Amino acid sequence: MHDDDLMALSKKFDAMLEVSDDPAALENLRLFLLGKKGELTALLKTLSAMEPDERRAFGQKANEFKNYAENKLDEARRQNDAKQIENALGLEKIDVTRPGRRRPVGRKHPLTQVLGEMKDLFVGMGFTIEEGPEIEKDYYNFEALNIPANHPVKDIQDTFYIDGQFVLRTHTSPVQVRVMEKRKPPIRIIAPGAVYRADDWDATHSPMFHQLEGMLIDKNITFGDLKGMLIFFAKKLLGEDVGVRFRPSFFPFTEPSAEMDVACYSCGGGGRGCRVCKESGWVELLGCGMIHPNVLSMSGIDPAEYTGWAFGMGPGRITTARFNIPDTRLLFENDMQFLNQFNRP
Ligand code: 2NM
Repeated sequence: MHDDDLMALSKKFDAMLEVSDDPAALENLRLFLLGKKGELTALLKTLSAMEPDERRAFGQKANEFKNYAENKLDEARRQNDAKQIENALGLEKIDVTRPGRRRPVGRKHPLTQVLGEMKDLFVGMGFTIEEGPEIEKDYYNFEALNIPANHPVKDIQDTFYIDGQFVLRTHTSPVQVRVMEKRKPPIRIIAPGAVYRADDWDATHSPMFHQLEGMLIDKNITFGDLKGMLIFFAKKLLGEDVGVRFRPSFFPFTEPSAEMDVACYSCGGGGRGCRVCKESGWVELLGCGMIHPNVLSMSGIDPAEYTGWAFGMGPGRITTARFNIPDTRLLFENDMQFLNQFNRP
């Protein structure tokens, strides 16, 4: 009777082993047979109630089956593991001959490098960096800067009008006007940023370009202060022995006004055959002047008590000159092959 049970159990085990093809199924099969409530465990429990002869004979067969089952389960588990590893290796093929992946390292745009140097120099002299809207009121862009209603820069040929009241700022001076309205002197600020003029694209023009303007207002500020600080700036930017000259000029918002030239950084001032300075030996760096009394008083600063100087320049021009970039449009095309040449981080 017990022998029949053992035979039946053995057959059942073989059949179940055949279809147990994952670790969970194999564990279930082990518990079914050898667990606390397993079938073979139950059969072995009947041994104690048997006659000694029968117990010896059946006990031997039952133990043989137990060893057989345990070995089969072990073997099946090992085969299973091996199969899983093989599958994983098939899925995760690693081609060690492939070239490694490059991590692209970001660099500053050449214009950002130059603008950054300029900002650092002024910040080092106690100026703060101010920003303002690029869509600006006609008042802040023109009127508050002493630019009369009939001035040619107000023409729709030159200025992008949003509507009658708003324009895309044509310079960053409106930022300075907003600061004058809000603060009392002493004022020392620079206003870098994008500005817009209705120019067609060509090698030296872009309808969007960058400006860095600045101003200083306090008691007893003179044209001598202007020259001292702007010459210091030019030397730090272009080298201690760079030549500098001032030429009289005109701007509605400054009086007197001047252009500041530096000795050509391409030919060193010699001029012959130089395209950067058009053989003159000089390059225009910035425009500047003493802030017009009308500009001060319109923004609530008493020109009898305070004077100040201001300047404006285009960092794009210095950038193209410094890096020998032949066409200003290259600065705005975001061509990575072009930009990656300027590898200073
Ligand atoms: C220039 C040249 C000269 C300038 C003046 C002002 C302000 F707001 F203070 F009146 N901001 N910028 C200025 C002066 C700009 O650009 C060539």
